[in-house]
Amino acid sequence: MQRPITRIIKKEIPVGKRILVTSDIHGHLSFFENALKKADFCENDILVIVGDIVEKGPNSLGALRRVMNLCERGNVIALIGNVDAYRMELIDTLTEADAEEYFEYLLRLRKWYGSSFYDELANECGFEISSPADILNSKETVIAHFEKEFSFLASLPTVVETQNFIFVHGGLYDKEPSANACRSVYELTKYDSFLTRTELVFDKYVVVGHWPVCLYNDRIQQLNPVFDKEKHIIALDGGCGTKNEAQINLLVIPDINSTVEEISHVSCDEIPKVIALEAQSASEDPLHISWLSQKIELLERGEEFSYIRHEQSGRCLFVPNAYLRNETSCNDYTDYELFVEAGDEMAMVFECSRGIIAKRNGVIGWYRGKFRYKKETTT
Ligand SMILES: [Mn+2]
Repeated sequence: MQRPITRIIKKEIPVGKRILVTSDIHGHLSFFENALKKADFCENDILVIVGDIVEKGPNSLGALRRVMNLCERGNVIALIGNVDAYRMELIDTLTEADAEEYFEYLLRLRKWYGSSFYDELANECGFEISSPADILNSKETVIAHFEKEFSFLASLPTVVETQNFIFVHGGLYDKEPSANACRSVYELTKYDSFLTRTELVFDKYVVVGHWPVCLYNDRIQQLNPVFDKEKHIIALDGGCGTKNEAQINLLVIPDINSTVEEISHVSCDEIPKVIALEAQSASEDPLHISWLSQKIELLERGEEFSYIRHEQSGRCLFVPNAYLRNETSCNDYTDYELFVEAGDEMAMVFECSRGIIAKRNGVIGWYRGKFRYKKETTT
């Protein structure tokens, strides 16, 4: 099997075209399609897909084939992500020694997402995976059958430099894109927490995915693209495949010569929508317990809520039991009370006796007022 290598390429984007940028589709094909629809994506636009097309979602193969199909048009540029690259390596190097571990990973993926990339590949070849041996027995057939798909992934660039923007899934180690050629695909695609870890100030804006943007804020839990106007970085990953509140983000750059202030975005998720019937003002001094600060001490367990102490902030607060992972760690949670106006549409993430946790314009928080369910519309 061909494998991805570090490829740093330059692309000239014609003036007068919109540039749409997304990342981390992670098998969420319907999110991706709806985001394109919402932005009225058409042949006159340039679309950039900044890696991590497969895994951690219900339809990896569908997402991959859709991206391949789009790339044939000439106005679509896709880049490799760390999960795309790692999945290929896993399949290619799989032996008896690690088949059991991989099988257990498949079981977890099925439980969380209803499917796994390998299950989809094997099923299309007529295999049902119900043991580690099934993976080994199907491997050669899968590699041969999906030669086109794997070759496509292996051919994807790692870094794409345009006149004013640079695209890479994880991040860069040197301001000058070509100076990153010594870095491996994994170094460039799996640069965790790039926006906070890098000390570089880039000449051109670097647009990245990979690290869910909610991890960059320990006060407000939010999933919209993050703009760092000092370092010149835009982080895009709305958390598809890793967060319950996830959304896919699609940047809309009006023109290659647009300023960063002119950039907007659309987002898509599949969380049920409600309409607020009452206004609510935002609370002050909120806390966001993120995956990076999940450690807690359980002080008192209650029926619906428990009283905890959050280790990083030292704060004590009540958290719904549904958000407790165990006695020492908590899932992503916020005590923030959203700013809401009557008539606002929100995505309802959680409901309990003390209100709902909702997402309004990408920001997560509590809403205590009355609401009604939005009627399903087919668009
Ligand atoms: Mn990634």
